Amino acid sequence: MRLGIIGLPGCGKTTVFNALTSSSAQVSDFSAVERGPNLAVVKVPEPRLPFLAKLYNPKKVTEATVDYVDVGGLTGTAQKGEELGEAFLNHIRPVDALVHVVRNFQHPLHGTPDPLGDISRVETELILADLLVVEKRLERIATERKKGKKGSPEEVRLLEQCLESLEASNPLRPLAEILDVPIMRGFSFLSAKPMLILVNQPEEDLQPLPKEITDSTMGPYLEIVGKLEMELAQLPLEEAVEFMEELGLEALAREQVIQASFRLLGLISFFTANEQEARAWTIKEGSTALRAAGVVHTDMERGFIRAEVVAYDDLEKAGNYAGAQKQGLVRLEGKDYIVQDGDVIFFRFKV
Ligand SMILES: Nc1nc2c(ncn2[C@@H]2O[C@H](COP(=O)(O)OP(=O)(O)OP(=O)(O)O)[C@@H](O)[C@H]2O)c(=O)[nH]1
Ligand SMILES: [Mg+2]
Repeated sequence: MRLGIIGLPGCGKTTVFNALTSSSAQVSDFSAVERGPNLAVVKVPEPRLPFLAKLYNPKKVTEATVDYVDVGGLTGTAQKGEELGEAFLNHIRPVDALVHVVRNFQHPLHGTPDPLGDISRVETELILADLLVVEKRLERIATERKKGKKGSPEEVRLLEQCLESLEASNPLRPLAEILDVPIMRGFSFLSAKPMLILVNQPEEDLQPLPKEITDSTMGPYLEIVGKLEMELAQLPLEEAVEFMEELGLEALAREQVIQASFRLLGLISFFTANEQEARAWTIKEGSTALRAAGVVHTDMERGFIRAEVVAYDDLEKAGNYAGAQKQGLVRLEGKDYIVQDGDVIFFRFKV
């Protein structure tokens, strides 16, 4: 899973990046400077892996990972016709979801917080960037048509639907269905990406949030005390946990953000385990066993015979695989089986 951290200048993107990835990237002083991008790979905490590791004693234990990228680039003042920087777009196009940091603390340069205004400024920039892509593509198709190239009427029809939404200042997020048509996938529209709002609260006292955020009309959100979380993220886990208890925090932001992103993207985890490796994988909810095999290895997908599946909880209760088998908890599933969160899967395949 790849997540892009975006937001207006000085909202705390790099602070949050450091908090989520235990990095120590340079945060800005109070002059807006172009820095970054900052990149980091983080392991997804997975409490079920240790048991699998104990069962199989593998050479390697591998968690799923999240890639974070912290990019500058948004100014909140873009007008139609102004292009977002090419570099910014290249970094942000491939992400699966956006983590939108919204400032809710007093900033010496940017002043009093205005979370709703900031959210709408960022959204507008994403919409304008997409509008430009759609218009360019439609122009291109029109020019080619004049030269006698037919092109795809379906593409034009779908692009026009996008155009209509963007021109009305609406993001493409609700149009997921048409964006999933193969001809549309390559565009990677920014305003279509699922977005998690991360309200960056001051350390002093949590500021109340506007109703439009708390009732989730703006989409899913989390609150984070960026500066504090960044300091916690630099500590060894035990010390961080001690501090969290003192502060009354229930979970570290880095875990909450990953969990929220899994929900946002509809991702679940499944496991493979043997003497070589115990490993957690992520996949979209509703995926088939065949698809899961392909995530592990293309050979497994090509040569798929069947999947032997046991739910993690059953395996843990039974104590081991043989025990689970004896109790009839190991199932033989075909390629159309829908993978469930926590499935431990042994793929049988032949190439
Ligand atoms: N009071 C307070 N200040 C914060 C918080 N988070 C970040 N800051 C400060 O805000 C300033 C900007 O933080 P950065 O994390 O660099 O913000 P950024 O969004 O990466 O900034 P650019 O990359 O310049 O757009 C720094 O001086 C931070 O110390 C917070 O939660 N509370
Ligand atoms: Mg920064």
